[in-house]
Amino acid sequence: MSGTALIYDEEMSRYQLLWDDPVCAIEIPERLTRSYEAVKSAGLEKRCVPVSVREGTEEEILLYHSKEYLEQVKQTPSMSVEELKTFTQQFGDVYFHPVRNKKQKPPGHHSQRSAANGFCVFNNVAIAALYAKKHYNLNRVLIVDWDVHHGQGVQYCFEEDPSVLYFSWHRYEHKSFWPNLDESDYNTVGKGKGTGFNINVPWNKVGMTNSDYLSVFFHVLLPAAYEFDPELVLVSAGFDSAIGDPEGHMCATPEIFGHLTHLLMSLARGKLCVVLEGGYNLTSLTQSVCQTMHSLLGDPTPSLSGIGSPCPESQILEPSTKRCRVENTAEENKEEENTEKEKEEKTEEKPEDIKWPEPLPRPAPPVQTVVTSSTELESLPKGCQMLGKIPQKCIEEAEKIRLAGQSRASVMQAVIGLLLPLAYEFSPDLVLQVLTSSSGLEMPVWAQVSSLLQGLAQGRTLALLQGCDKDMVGGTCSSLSGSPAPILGPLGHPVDKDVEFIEKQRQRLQKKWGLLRNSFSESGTKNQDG
Ligand code: Q9C
Ligand code: ZN
Repeated sequence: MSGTALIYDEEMSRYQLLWDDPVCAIEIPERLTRSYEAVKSAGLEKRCVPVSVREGTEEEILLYHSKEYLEQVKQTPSMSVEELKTFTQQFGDVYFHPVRNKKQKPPGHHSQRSAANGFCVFNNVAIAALYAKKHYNLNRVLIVDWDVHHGQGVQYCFEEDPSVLYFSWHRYEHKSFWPNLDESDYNTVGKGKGTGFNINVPWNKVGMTNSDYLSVFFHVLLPAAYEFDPELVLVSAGFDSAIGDPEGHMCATPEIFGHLTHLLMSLARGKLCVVLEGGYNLTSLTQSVCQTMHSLLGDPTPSLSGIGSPCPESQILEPSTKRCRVENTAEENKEEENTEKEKEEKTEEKPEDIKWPEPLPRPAPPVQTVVTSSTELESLPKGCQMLGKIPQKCIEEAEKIRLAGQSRASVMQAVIGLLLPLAYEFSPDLVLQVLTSSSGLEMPVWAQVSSLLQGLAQGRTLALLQGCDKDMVGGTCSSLSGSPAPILGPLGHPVDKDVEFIEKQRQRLQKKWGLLRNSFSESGTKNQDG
């Protein structure tokens, strides 16, 4: 089966907080119902392939959770409100409702073997990874946790397991942010055989932007993910890492999730499962959910403005609300009329009150892929039309531009660490992909590059191929038509000489292109070396 499925059941939203608890008050069923309505009204649901929802079996829940814990949770439907309240109190930041435990609802990533935690009862993503390993014999599963909280429940589940690579970025603020754990820091990298398969990116300041998120994808996650070569990618997709969220206080806009999704779709031949976790600003949440769905369905990616240098934490001096308000000129103008006192109050503006431009619609034209060739092609891949012949002059021009490749690992390192950051910052309106027979690139590598580059220019791409065989033309057309790129296999390390060359180029170019910067000198100023 291919396509995108949407798993949701009304039953998941039949729960509510039955007593007063300010910590849990933001975890409301409208998070689910409003997200679902938004997906429906954007016409996204009807484009999905139908997959029926079923309850998780006890056997599945027991893949991670203990028998004792499951038995305890099974008692909750018959508890009185008082009993539920008491039961809840043995755990942290969570509540139970008598009917909530049938079809398991999000979120899940804080839930542990024998404990509910952080609005989570059962760990959906951990169970999914264990299930996939067991029933589909998978050897490598990647979990990307872009929720603003650390999914410690997922980390605990796989910390000794080298077959599951867990990545999480999270608001940390030197352990002062919930769940306040030492093991959420960057130096927790896994244990025993699992050493190196746990990647934490703690944010020690709030107000992170689209540039910060892309920077971590290009310089931390994607290099590791391509080297790992997952057979399946699961996303703990919390949208509390988006602008306006009362928990996250971050400034990344909903559009960024369209890009993060697109970037992950090139892995594992597109086998990607995005699972809702947090997200408590209903406007930001529903917009982010729709952006993610659009990308899963192959719609052209949205344009991002203002991509540049990630923020060295030492340079963030402003509280997040101030940083976010730069986006909002309408508010700013109004503010000029305010008195000093009112201005002061404004500084303490809640993230819920922050405004940002509504994402532009992402119309879904049928992907238009046309082929033009200087010679007759025997057969064209499905969905491509023949346009006509290429003038000889274009071919001569194209030949002058070359992307010379060494090993797969080197090429991918250069593409992820140099080309993509540079391209995202440049923000082109058109991407010209040029390939000649002398490039030395293999088809799967080229198809990967081609797919990744379609995140730019809202997918507007012109590919020029010269002297390439049918396999290359076919691979390019498939990629341009939105098919997932072939996987590359575990990449291994690029040879030292290539690493050195790529690093030298990065050093040289980072003065101009901020998104190439992956470190800052001690003083907190931009690295001028190179
Ligand atoms: N305001 C998820 O996003 N309490 N869980 C925070 C500080 C718990 C978040 C209290 C937050 C749990 C899935
Ligand atoms: Zn969260």
